[in-house]
Amino acid sequence: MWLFLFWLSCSRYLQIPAFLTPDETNGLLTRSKQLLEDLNLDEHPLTKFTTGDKNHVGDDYFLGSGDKVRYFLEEDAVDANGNLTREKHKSVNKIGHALHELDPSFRKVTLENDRLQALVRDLKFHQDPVALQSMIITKQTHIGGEVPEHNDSCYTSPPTALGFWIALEKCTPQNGALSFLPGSHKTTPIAKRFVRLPGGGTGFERLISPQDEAKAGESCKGEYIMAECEPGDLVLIHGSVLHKSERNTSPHTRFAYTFHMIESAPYAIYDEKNWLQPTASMPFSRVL
Ligand SMILES: O=C(O)CCC(=O)C(=O)O
Repeated sequence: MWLFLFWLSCSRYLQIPAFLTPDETNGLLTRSKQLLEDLNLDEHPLTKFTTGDKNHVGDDYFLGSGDKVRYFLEEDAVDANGNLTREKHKSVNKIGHALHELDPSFRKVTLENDRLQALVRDLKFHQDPVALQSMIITKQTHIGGEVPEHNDSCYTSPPTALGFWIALEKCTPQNGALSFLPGSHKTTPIAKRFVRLPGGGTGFERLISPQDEAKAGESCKGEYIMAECEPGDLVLIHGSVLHKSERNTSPHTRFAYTFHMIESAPYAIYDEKNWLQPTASMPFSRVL
């Protein structure tokens, strides 16, 4: 109960130490590394993952990844000639987006986990929650890219996203631990969302004007606090809280597993412009 009150009253992120056992955590880490080894470069379009405003990831490989397990590379991992600049496992930024459905190890932790279901019931954040996308973020040594300041609430009206982020390795200031802007969920409007564009590909659609965004930015200036984590810690991320992570400048990887949970109809409407759309063969996964 005290955890819940803390979550309600403060920053809108909640760190739950040792949510996964060491065996569960090591199991996911080992599986993540196996998946990296499984990457077949002959069948890969060398799609890079970037979080900038440009239409970088609007290709079929990305758009079709909602019901698959696919690999997205670091920006610096491919040279001008289309060759990898390092070993393949060190070139991957993230793997996504249907691990929670398709990979038995990740499915067990996400959809077949009594502890997680009990937490979701206790939080009372959603009435009928579904998991819609999952990722392994690898933050490789020296190359693992920064994730700029953002919030996650772009999927539904009203906004209902809740991020579940699990550290698979120790997260420190040097290897790109997450950090949060306390209280920003109250002051920061959702300014834009990542959508499928009518002409093809993806891009950001503005929900408020740049002027209003700048004004809102003024009112939510503050100091980020860092969530250093031990392997197995769970961090719950309210969909409207601003968060980010820095580039990994250290010799230590920072593997994390994350998935997003939203409310389903009729409690919230899923936007048909969202880049990620459920398919007939893989509707969003019920959590309870
Ligand atoms: O793992 C990271 O560095 C960023 C994760 C994040 O921003 C998210 O899960 O929304």
